[in-house]
Amino acid sequence: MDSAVKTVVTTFLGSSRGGESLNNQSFQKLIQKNLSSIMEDTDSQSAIKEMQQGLDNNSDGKVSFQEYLKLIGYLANSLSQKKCEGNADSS
Ligand SMILES: [Ca+2]
Repeated sequence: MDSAVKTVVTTFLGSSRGGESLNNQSFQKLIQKNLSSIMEDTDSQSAIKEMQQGLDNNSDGKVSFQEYLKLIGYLANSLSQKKCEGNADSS
């Protein structure tokens, strides 16, 4: 669990090159490189852009660490729901 949290942080910092936020390109790379197995439409540039706009709370065109955490929370949430559904199916 602690390594998972570290990964969340280092993945962001690696993609932003130590900066405070991700631009379009680095956000797209982060998604495609790290999240394609648990997200749909990661090969669609327009879907990623739409997602980025949805996360962009302060509308500065970039994804801050806080905004990125929103995405992680959303993914964790949808993953846990899928797990629950999966368990219901197998029982
Ligand atoms: Ca923003």
